[in-house]
Amino acid sequence: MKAHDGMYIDGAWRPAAGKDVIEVVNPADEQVIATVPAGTAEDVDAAVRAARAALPGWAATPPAERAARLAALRDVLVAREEEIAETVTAELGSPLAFSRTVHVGVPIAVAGSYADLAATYVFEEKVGNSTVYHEPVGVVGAITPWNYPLHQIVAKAAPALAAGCTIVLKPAEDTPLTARLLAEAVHEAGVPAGVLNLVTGLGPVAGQALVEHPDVDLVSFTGSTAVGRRIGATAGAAVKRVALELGGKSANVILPSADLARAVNVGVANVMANSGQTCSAWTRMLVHRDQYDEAVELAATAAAKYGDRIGPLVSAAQRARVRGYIEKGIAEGARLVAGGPESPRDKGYFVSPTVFADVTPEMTVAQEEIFGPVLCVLRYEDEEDALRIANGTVYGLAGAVWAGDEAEAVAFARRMDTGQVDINGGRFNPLAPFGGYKQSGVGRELGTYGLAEYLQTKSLQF
Ligand code: TXE
Repeated sequence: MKAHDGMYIDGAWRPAAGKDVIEVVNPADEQVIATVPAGTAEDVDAAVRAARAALPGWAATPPAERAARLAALRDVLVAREEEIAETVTAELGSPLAFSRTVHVGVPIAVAGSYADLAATYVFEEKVGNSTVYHEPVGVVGAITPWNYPLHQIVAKAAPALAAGCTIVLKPAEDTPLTARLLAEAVHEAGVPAGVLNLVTGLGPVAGQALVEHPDVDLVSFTGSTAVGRRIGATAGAAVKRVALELGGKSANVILPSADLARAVNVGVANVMANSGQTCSAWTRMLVHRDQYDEAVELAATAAAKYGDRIGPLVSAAQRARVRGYIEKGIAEGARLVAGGPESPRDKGYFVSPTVFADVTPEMTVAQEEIFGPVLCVLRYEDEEDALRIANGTVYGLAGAVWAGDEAEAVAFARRMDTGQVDINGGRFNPLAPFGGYKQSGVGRELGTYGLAEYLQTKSLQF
């Protein structure tokens, strides 16, 4: 058990203002592995002051130099890949191979993409008789969740650094150790003091203080829709910019012409990855009625094969939430064909890969984000019915369409009310915009779209 007593403020690890701590638990064996300080409004204020003081210098740093720091950050993440992957596994519970390839591999790609973008982005352009400058928004308050402990931070910090903003980061209370390593990496990469600051703490205390701080110019939040709504309201009242990446209930639409077995198997893998704790997961599989029984059987078999390869959920609270949804699905008449609410092990917050058949669109399990390894398979009559079901939730974050013909899949995807769609499986692209339609959020992350969130424009007329 390691007791960490500092927070990274103004380029150094400083003691917290108060004595309260947060216990970090390994969800695979329920052991406390570390404690970190539970920051207060006082710590947040110190961090915001440091970020404000560092802003003029960092904003005036040539983009090529900011790009060099981002490239150095990517290199440090590469050099410390194993240590970070082990830390993610210890506090989130994901299998080590997944921590390496996804939890650390994706942020390395994202940091690299922003090193390139900072070097090439046009921060100053001529528009008719005007010169338009793309300037940093200012001090960013970044509030991140636990499900991708490094990626969620880098997806905010890298574009903010590229834009010339300074940052105060408040990571999730469940996964602060990865956030500490990121702060170390930023330091090692030669990013100047005060440009990125880390305050660990509870959401309603440190998180709220950051949102309410008058000297924060932009709040970038990823997490639940409930908290996002409150943050949006607070920021709106202060006319503060806000970016919100919230929940999802994404549809995986398998059109009759698709390769059914492939679509189902990839679909199941997509939901079970990270134990279902992915906001963009394709949690609703939509299958034509003629192929429905075959698809259900394939999905149940694929889920059962996952068995022991799935990690635990992040916390006891998350497991309780997921079990509650599984019980609700059973109570509302969905048919369990794999998994269930019982814990497969004595220790650790495990839930078995679970598949529900005979799910109808209005059921709770088809409407609300479960955030666990639970797939719902729904039946559709025809394409219009599939579209109605796909678009029939308050969310619109991601999705998938499968068809024998790519053009057919694209035509369907264009009619979906959602921010990102994978065609016949898709492949991750760190430059593609990621973000939600409807209640899945406001704004975009990644690529130039993510960079634009951290910029404001000024025009000079001649
Ligand atoms: O999220 P919270 P939780 C969804 C998912 C999950 C549910 C609950 O459905 O089951 O949310 O997870 C900080 N002011 N997602 O409770 O509470 C908090 O400290 C300021 C989807 O973990 O939203 C943490 O840093 N900040 C999702 C962050 O908000 C506050 C990822 C997220 O926590 C705050 C995670 C407040 N009042 C959960 N209250 C996604 N979109 O990927 C909390 N926080």
